[in-house]
Amino acid sequence: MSQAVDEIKIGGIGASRKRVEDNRFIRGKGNYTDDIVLPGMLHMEILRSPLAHARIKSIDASKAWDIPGVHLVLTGEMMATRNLAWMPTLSYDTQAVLATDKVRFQGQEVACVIADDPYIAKDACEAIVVDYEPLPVIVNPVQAVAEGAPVIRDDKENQPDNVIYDWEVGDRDGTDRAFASADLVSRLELHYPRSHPSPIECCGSIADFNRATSKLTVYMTTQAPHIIRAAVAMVAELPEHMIRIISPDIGGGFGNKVPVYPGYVCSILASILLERPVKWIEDKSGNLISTGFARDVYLKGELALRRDGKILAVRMHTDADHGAFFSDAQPSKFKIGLMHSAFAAYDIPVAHLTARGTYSNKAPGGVAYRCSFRVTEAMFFQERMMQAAADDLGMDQAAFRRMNFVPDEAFPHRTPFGFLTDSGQYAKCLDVGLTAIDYENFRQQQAEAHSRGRLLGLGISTMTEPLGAGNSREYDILGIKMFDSAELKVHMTGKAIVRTGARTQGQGHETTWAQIVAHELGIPAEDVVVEEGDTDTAPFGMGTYASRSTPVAGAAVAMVSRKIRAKARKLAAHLLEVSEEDIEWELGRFYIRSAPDRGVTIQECAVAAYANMPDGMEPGLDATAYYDPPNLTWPFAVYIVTVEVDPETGVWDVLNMVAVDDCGVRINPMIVEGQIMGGLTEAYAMSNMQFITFDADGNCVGANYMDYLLPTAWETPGFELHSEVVTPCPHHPIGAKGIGECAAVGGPAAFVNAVLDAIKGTGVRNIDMPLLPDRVWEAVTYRRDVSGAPPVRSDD
Ligand code: MCN
Ligand code: CUN
Repeated sequence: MSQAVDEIKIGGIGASRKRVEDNRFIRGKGNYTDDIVLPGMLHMEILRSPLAHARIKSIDASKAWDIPGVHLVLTGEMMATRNLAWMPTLSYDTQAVLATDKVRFQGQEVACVIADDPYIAKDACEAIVVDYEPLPVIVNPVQAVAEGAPVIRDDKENQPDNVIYDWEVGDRDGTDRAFASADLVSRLELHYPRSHPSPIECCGSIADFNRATSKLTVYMTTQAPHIIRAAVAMVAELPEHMIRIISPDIGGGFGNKVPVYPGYVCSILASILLERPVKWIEDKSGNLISTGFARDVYLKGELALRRDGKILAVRMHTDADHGAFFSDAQPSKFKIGLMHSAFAAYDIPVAHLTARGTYSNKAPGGVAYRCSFRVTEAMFFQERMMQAAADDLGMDQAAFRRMNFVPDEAFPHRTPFGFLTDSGQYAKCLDVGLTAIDYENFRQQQAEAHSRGRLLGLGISTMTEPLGAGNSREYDILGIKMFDSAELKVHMTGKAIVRTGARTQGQGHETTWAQIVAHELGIPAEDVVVEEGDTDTAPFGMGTYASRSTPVAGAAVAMVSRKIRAKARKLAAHLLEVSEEDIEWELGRFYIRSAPDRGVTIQECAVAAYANMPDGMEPGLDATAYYDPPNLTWPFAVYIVTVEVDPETGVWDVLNMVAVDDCGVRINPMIVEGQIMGGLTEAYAMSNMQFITFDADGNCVGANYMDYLLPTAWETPGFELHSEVVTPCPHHPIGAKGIGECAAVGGPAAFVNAVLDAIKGTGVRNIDMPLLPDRVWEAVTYRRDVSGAPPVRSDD
């Protein structure tokens, strides 16, 4: 009889184990960057530009220097003397650390003051006099390429205009041919607005340079500590072993904490100059106005269709507004990130995408906010185009999607843009969703309601997205290949510590990595401590974003556990006095095949590793694994929303929302559900209320929570989650796919499609997000599309 431990009881895979980190968070015992106080610490504040585009004629900081308690005023000119006025971006552009020649967006960093406390530093910032000469402002790609447009990046040689790149992928000629043979071509144009992650905790850093040891320690809000260490080593020309980056508890990242910000660089330089710790904590408006934004992409899309609904080809053009610096934090060689993952769920013979990137007088950024490098806009465009095409064909929304899905037996499937999707059961997921929303019944209700003047609508979004960069063949950051790592140390008592190169920001790694160890070794999850975020102790890894932690670092945790198990097997053979070939494994225990009662537990093997190892064996029980995934993981999702639109006010309410997510094997079902609910809430926010925009002068609208709306529990609708369909990832050691971003990626199209379905009779093809009541009202009342592209009127 088996004496294996019960996997669910020990908190293994499939256990909805409570999050261990919450023990400290809900007691107020988290340790965030701003909680850290070092002896002799000074405080830094940033002076930001009030103008979007202006030449700097002079900066007079003398009054700031005179304020008691001020230790240092940093300006671009001073940074330039150390070759630090500009820094390289992760997209091989340059970005101003502190402005020297011009300011290029409202909120740009112009100077920093370091003082005894943050209030003195803030007052001193206000005492700095900057003489600006305003320049014409660009807030969208049309203005960027217009005749006579001012050149924003006149600092760069070989940059005669505002175009950053023109890029294409796919088969242009084949696509043209398919369009020529189509029965029908469906077209759609739209804009995905700028949005912002807005984590509760803003960005911040404490730099602590010790002249005596030459060691620089930086506590900071980063999702990728090792990448930051590499960047600091390059920019500050310090050797790596003299740099320690510590990412303490993070109060939400959502992509906002991937980029390298000027504030980090300035606090580091200030600490080196002053030889004292320097703390910088961004305020909320500073965060909203200046840090890595997301989206701001325009789409022109076309589908070539056969009369029966078969999609013959896709053509897409996207214009991306990158702001003043091209600082996309994305690891692919593709200029527009993974935009061409669009339509991966559908069996489409041929496709072509062109993309153009332009500069504007807006904050830089580009790929942050719960998206794998522009997958969010890709899937939004895809699902909006799918709805428009089904309507143009006069076909049922669900049937149109189903007939074009990649069928279950076609995996691995090569998409027309060249990705290889791994596995899925798309039609089955759709069926679960349609049953849950009671599709046929709703369509009847909708028709009845319509006859009485009420507008009900149903929106569907079905998509698969690539999560988990890399593999190292195709993905790198500044030349560093994308892989990840885990180190596992099993102590003598059988308790363990696991460290990875990822960095949790709320996703629950401290809980789930222990579950993987429990699954592989039978060590109870509560006996495993997880630690991440310190470059002096964690193995080298690329951090947490793009839902890559489970696909890559999580896989490394499984692999390192297997290394430990292999060594433990040798110890077991020694303890049981048989040869290794005679040993079998069951969870938590090795036993003799011919005598199953005679066995040793993994804990007994751990003791033996320190106290009773065979002659010639290296003592101890620890190992490190680096994992280079063979492919990305491709979870699939179905989101279906029903709404009622009030034509008098343009207000719309969600009636029901159903989510069917297939992310392969779920390590912790409760955490997965939390990830989905959080993502759906953000999807609802983006579609309904949340955006950052600009007026014609480049003033940022959305730099405070009066303008940038966050949904609370009060506004957020209820979600019904389904987990019936599980298609294991064929190339992941435990069959898991990423989940962290699916709902935020696929959700927005479901909400927007539902509202447009409700007003279908008006002939309106598109309303840009967010679907604010005035936009919906305008569309219904005037029967016209509503664009959300900037500039907006400043009194809006
Ligand atoms: N998980 C699981 N089973 C799976 C997949 C995941 O149990 N099959 C668990 C994981 O073990 C992990 C969590 O779900 O605890 C998310 O895993 P994963 O999908 O690998 O995503 P990451 O851990 O890499 O998180 C990144 C992702 C991104 S890119 C953004 S943006 C985002 C998101 O996570 N930011 C978040 N979710 C967030 N959630 C919180 N609370 N805070 C953020 O900043
Ligand atoms: Cu693009 S947001 Mo997440 O990948 O950190």
